[in-house]
Amino acid sequence: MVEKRIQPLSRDAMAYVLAGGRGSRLKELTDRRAKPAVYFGGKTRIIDFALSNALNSGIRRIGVATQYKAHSLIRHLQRGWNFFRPERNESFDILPASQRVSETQWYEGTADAVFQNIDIIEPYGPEYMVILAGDHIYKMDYEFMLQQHVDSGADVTIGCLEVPRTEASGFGVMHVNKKDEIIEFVEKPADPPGMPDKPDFALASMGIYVFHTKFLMECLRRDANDPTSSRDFGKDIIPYIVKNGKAVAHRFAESCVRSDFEREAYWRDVGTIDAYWQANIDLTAIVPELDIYDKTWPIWSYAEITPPAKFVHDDNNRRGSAISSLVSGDCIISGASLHNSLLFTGVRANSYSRLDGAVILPNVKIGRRSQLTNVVIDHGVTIPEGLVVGADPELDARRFRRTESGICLITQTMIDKLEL
Ligand code: ADQ
Ligand code: ADP
Repeated sequence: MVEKRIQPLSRDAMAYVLAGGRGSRLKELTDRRAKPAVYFGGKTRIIDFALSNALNSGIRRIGVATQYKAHSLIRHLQRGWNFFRPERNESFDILPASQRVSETQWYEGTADAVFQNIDIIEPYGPEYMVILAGDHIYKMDYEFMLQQHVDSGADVTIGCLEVPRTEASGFGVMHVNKKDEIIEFVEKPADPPGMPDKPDFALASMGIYVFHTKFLMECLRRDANDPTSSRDFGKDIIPYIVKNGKAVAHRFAESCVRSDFEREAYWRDVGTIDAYWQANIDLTAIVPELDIYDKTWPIWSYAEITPPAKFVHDDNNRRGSAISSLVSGDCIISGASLHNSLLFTGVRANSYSRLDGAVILPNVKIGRRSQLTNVVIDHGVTIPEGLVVGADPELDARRFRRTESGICLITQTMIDKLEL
């Protein structure tokens, strides 16, 4: 007799992506769009990584909670993520904060962003909820996390990774016992505790959680009746379960090994301009840690159909060239030279210009003879002829958003104010 194949747990799960945060440390990049909608990697946006992970893991029910400056994000989701079919038991819901439960206009915290949509989630009847943040760059097969959750009998399973202790104060930090059960959890501690066997590292929460749906809903309903709660997973729900129930850590690095992403235990919160620039530039390495060319784990997105990138020489026969760079469709490199740079769709780089360490968002025009080093240029900016960035730190800091490590973020408003 043929044995019935066991259905993957992901088929009984719903992924719920929290995509409402502003991401204020990205400064002007998130002035008009939420952090999950910020462009990343040439053809995708940040949220595509969490969504693709869910899809590639086998999850076919997805909800996305949006809040801050959601237009660009919602437009992207409607264009790129509209292939789920109810007749195949699939669903994709965009869930803006809309006073559905309480009188307050906004989701108070991340837990409230789930609580306010309980009546949309419950009728789908998912056995498990996979709560994800929409603003991290990584590849992960959530099926392994679901398996661990079921095998360990946990109330909540929390994705975690080891980070240097000095960088851990922006995370939920935990202590675990030998069975990886969480015995202590502190949200964003000023002085993060190190791991007993590796004191220079802390075990940090990735802000991703697996619950049995029934248990999660009970927690959320109880939390909603607690006047002292801020309705947040990291501040309220997780500490409560650690104290009163069973919380288990799921280690990202081990999950990568099991998923064959061995080379790629790569996870980044691209929450600052420096981190955002670096993670994009990481892709220009000869063998990047994050493989976006992996056909077994595609990063889905909305992408326009574009003509191919084109390289032509200038009027002095100087070649348009790109070394260690990624150049997207509809880019025309006309006599410009690119080094260690990443160009999104529709960029025009004109003659005699030189780009080094440049992250150029879509539809930017780069005027002749400009020299741009270590920059992030926002969508649609027109760089005037002859602009030099990266040679005079003081001048750059007056004109643009320059970080301490010397990365300049350039927007059209900053260009409009220039006196050239
Ligand atoms: P943070 O990332 O600081 O910490 P938070 O700002 O709450 O937590 O954001 C979590 C996710 O929820 C983000 O994707 C954000 O966009 C989204 N979000 C924030 N407020 C929202 C709202 N009101 N409605 C909808 N979505 C919202 C969390 C955990 C830590 C953990 C880090 C890992 O609390 O314990 O270490 O993530 O990055
Ligand atoms: P995207 O994030 O899709 O690249 P844009 O950069 O064009 O989109 O714009 C980001 C968001 O800001 C969108 O919601 C867009 O509608 C809005 N927007 C664009 N230009 C302006 C403007 N001049 N003033 C106010 N809002 C704008």
